[in-house]
Amino acid sequence: DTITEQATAAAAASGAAATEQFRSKQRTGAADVDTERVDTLVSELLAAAHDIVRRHQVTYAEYDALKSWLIQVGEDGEWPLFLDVWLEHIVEEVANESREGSKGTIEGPYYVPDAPRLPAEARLPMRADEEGTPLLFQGQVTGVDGTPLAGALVEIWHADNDGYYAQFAPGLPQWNLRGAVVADDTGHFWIHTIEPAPYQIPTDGSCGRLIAAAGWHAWRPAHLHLKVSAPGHQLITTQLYFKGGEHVVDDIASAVKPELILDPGPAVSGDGREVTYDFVLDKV
Ligand code: MBD
Ligand code: FE
Repeated sequence: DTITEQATAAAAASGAAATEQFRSKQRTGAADVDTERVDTLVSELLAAAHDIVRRHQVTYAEYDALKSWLIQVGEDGEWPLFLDVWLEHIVEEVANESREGSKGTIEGPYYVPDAPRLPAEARLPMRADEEGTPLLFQGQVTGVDGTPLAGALVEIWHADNDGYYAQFAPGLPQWNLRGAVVADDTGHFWIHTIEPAPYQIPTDGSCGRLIAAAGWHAWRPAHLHLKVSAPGHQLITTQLYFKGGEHVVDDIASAVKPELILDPGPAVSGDGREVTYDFVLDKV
């Protein structure tokens, strides 16, 4: 039926595209981890696994289930999804624990660089009949000392009203609900978009099979993704959520922080909702 076909298409498209996106991104020199660190980290990871096998008397049937699942994760292209949902939040916590400015959170698998550049007040690229509650997301980018950061870059990407991301689900315009907004001379920006829906991990891929096998739920709360940057300052990768929204309290990716929850009010324009959120960037 149509719903199953859509889900299948979404899982296949998003996994393969996320793997491709990661390969082309090469955020850090992933090959440059030195021998001593590899020895320490991998030895401790394996020791933890050995301990689990002993303590829980893991059987050959369970060992084979693990092996076949791991093979399938790669075939589905779901390593980015798996790692970003279940591991990245702790990597982010460790990486940014000494930051003084705005809190960040995980990037997730669906960022695409080089989105269309937009002026300080802009509507994100969207379809003529884009569904969802209109949202005006506005604010100011400053340094920790309050200095306005003129021309700061506010990159934003989010799911549509069905929970789908452009370039990771079929049938969406390439840059739908993705943009790189250049703040004005006082660091202010006004982004017109629609409120995203909660995101469900594809149910028919390996991550979905794991979730079902473990009896977990597959949901992330509705969220906006952002990367905010300015010369001489640390880039913040973050997400913002909506107060009272479904799964804000039990995000499967453990990426919600109290500082990241928006509480939009009615829009002054009368159309939809609006909210103000300011970003404070640390110096490099
Ligand atoms: C998402 O939209 C997301 O933000 C994360 C972290 C994982 C899966 C899907
Ligand atoms: Fe997301």
